[in-house]
Amino acid sequence: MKRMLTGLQPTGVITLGNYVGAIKQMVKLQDEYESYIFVADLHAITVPNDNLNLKDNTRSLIALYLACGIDPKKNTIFVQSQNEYHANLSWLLECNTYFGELSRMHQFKEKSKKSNNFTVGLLTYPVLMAADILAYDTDVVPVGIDQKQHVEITRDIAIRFNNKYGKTFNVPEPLITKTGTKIMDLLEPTKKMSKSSENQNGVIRLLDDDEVIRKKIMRATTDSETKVKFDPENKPGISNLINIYSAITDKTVEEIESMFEESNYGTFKKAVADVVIDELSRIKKRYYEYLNSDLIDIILEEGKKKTRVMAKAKVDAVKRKMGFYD
Ligand code: ATP
Ligand code: LTN
Repeated sequence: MKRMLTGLQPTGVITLGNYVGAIKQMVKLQDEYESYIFVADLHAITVPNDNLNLKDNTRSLIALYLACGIDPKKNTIFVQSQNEYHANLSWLLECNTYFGELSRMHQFKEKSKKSNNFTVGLLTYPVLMAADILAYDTDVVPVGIDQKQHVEITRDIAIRFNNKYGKTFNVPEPLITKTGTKIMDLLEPTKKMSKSSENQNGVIRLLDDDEVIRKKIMRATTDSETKVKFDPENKPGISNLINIYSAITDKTVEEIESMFEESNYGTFKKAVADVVIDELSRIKKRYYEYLNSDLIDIILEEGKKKTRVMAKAKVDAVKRKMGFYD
C-alpha cells in the first residue's frame, strides 16, 4: 500500500474551505493509502501571531480531524512538535539546501513582503516541510495548489541528497485537489476563503453556530441576474455557492443547475445553507464529544511513539550517509 502524509497548521478554527479542500479529501484517501496525518504546529510559529494558542488549537484540530471522519484506526495521527526528529532532520536538510532556492519560493516572497522583520523560520519553512515528508518515505502528499511548490522543492532536496550520498529518500508526488473544490470568500468571491481573512462574514468556520452560517450564506455576494448557473468568470458568487453545494452533496454542477432551474437566488441560498448546516451540525456534535474525551491523548501518545521510531531511523540513516560520528 502506498503511503500518504499531510498536515494542517493549528492557526485557528478551520474553514469550510479547509474542510472541502483538504480534510474531506483525506477522509476519501484514508482507504486507499497507509495514511499519516499531523498537526503542523512548528510551521504555525513561522509568522508572529500574538493570539496563537497552540495548546488549545492543536487539541481542537485533532478533535476536528476525528469529527470530520479521519479514522484513528486507519491513520497515524500525531503532533509535529512532539516528534523532535522533524526539526533534527530539517537542520541536516537545510545544510543541503540553497538560500537562493528558498528565497524564490512564492509563499516566502508573499509573506515576507508583509513585514520588514520576518523570521529566518519563514525562509526555512519549506525545508521543515521536506523533513516532515521525507522522514517517512512518503509516496503522496495531498495539498492545495498553494502548497505545490513546497512539495516540488521537497522532491529537489530528496533527489539532490540521493545523488550526493546514495539512495536515502523516497521522492514524493504532490496530490492536488481539483480546482473545482477551491472555496471562495462569500463576500469577495474572487478571493480564497481563508482562516486568516480579516472580514469573518465571508468565511464559514466549522464551529460557527447554525444561525451564523445561515446569515453568512444568505448575505453572500451574488450578481444582478437571477439564474442559478455555473460561470466562475461572470458569476463568481453563484458559482462558489454551486461548488459548496456540490462538495457537500456530491451532486454534479449540471445536476444542481437543473435542480434550481426555476429557483431564485434566495431559494437557492436557503438550500445551500440547509445542506451546510446539516453537514456541519453533525461534525460539531462529534467535535465536542471528542474534545472532552481521553481518546485524543491516547491517539497522540500512540502516534508519537510510532512516528518517533520511524523518523529516528531515517535521521540515523542520513547521519550515517553524511559521515557523522556514531
Ligand atoms: P491561512 O489563512 O492561515 O493561510 P488557510 O485557511 O489558507 O490558512 P492552510 O492552513 O494554509 O489554510 O491550508 C490547509 C489546507 O487547506 C491546504 O491543503 C490548503 O490548500 C487547503 N485550503 C485552504 N483554503 C482552501 C479553500 N478556500 N478551498 C480549498 N482548499 C483550501
Ligand atoms: N505547509 C502546509 C502544512 C504542512 C504540510 C507538511 C502539508 C506542513 N508540513 C507536510 C503536507 C506535508 C500548510 O500550510 N497547509
